[in-house]
Amino acid sequence: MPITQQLDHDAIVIGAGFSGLAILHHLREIGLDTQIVEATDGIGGTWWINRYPGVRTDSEFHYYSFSFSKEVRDEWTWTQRYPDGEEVCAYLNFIADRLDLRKDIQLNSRVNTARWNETEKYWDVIFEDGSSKRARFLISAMGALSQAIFPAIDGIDEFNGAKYHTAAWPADGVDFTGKKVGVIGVGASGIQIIPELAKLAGELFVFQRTPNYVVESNNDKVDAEWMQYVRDNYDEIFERASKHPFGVDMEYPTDSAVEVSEEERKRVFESKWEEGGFHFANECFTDLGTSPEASELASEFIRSKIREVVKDPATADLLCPKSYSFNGKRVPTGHGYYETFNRTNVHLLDARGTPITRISSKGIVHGDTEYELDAIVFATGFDAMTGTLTNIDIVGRDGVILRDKWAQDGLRTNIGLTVNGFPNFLMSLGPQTPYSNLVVPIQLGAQWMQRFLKFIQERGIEVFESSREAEEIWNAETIRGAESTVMSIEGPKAGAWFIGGNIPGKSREYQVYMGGGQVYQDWCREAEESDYATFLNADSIDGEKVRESAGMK
Ligand code: N01
Repeated sequence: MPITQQLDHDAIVIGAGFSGLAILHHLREIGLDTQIVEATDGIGGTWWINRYPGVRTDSEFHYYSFSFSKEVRDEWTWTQRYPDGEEVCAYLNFIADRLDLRKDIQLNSRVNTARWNETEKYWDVIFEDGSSKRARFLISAMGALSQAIFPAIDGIDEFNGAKYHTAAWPADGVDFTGKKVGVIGVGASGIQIIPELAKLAGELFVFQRTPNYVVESNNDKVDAEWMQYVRDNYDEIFERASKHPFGVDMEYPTDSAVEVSEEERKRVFESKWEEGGFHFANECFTDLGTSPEASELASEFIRSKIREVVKDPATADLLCPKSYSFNGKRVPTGHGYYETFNRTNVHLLDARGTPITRISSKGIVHGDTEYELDAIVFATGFDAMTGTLTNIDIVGRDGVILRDKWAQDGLRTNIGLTVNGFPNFLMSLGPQTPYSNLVVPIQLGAQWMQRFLKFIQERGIEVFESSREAEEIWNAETIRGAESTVMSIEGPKAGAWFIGGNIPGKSREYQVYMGGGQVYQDWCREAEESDYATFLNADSIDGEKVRESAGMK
């Protein structure tokens, strides 16, 4: 029997979040038998595992949703400008039902290994329980920020109280009423959970190492008129977001923060601060992401806001970032974050000046002081972009494991979609894809994959693979893109995850493409217009021959 008849599916997609659902839908449309395998017991990806109190989108609902399905657009109703995690999870489950995706989603199926069979040209996917499935194509939809990390603090396993990570939150929730709680981490997750914990906990101890520049979101209800406007204009909204460097539907500023008068600068900062969220970062001035001087002006404005809100001057000072400027870390948005530090049950501790010494059986030892706690919440983030891919064994040609290839050659991809040495393997939100509101590159990526795999099928191409040369070209562009921003200067100072700086020992490479989401889409379009030449040019597959036999230029 030919091997193709012994395969379980045409494509196996790992992960049932935004990416997996979009890919399954789009590959079904071209007749590919596609199966999602999902490690957890639910649909929703990031939104299924990060069920901590306060979790919600940092992007507004109208560009944090797919535009491709008219049924979903017409029938789904968002209720909040920044939907909470439960609402986003409900949206994704609604999509799964409305597009009839569930029958091709296998839950509780954690992948341990995926191995390329070079002789027969298929992927063998092996699960934790020892079972396996074979498919021609393997697609990672495991998420860019899914591999949660705990810090290397001595004694972490000795704590007798309860321990939680924001990215592995118990499904039934946790009752913190009256408890003594410690939180480690003040990134986007910490910033969301801290105000909620403060309302419940008897005492809340926040261990802050690097403060953030938090912009208030100013959340709002979505009324029927607003929802209808969005329904009527979804295509235009999505189109504008896909042309925006950060994948958001926002206006383009015209002035430089450095060149306008002080009064004008203050007026603009104030008005965008009021509008809230990513509007401040994106709509104030042209150069907050490119000029260190402009970024410092925004930093000082936010510091003045912190001092205005937080009553205790010492606490306010500790909350003010000083070692890096605005945009040095991914800008987090808040919901009453700074006000929380005016509560008498909330205590801010400086884990930079005095690091956490260890975790004891009773709590957190900070300097010489032991804080006795009932629970510790780790809001300590992720092994971003590469973590999910290097945590399992993805074994390509010649037995090479993906994590070893990247450790040896450096982080290399062909526009974040494929990797040399790993034939018939695609990634959604792979490393070196845009630093952006992620729903936009997820949808566009799924549609790109649909057209690419249709092309492959129609021409009878058995195997695709990019060359090392294609990866070097994209790596150079990734570096160029990053170096045109302040992130390349400020990110390393801030230990930002986008440069691998949040993990001791991780190589400092640009994990994301910062040259702009719209520029990235141009590269994807160009690849397509060249009949995917760079995706069919690896030595191993003799790209020349592949193209010739498929009647291509
Ligand atoms: O993780 P982070 P996150 N001692 O890496 C601290 C997305 N996201 O989960 O900065 C003390 O940002 C660490 O301190 P430092 C979003 O893209 C999106 O919050 O290394 N502290 C830092 O404060 C975001 O950027 C949304 O000095 C320690 C924190 O832990 C990304 O996920 C919501 C420590 C980790 O912050 C990651 O955000 C949430 C130690 N030993 C997240 N080790 C939405 O869009 C680590 N820390 C809604």
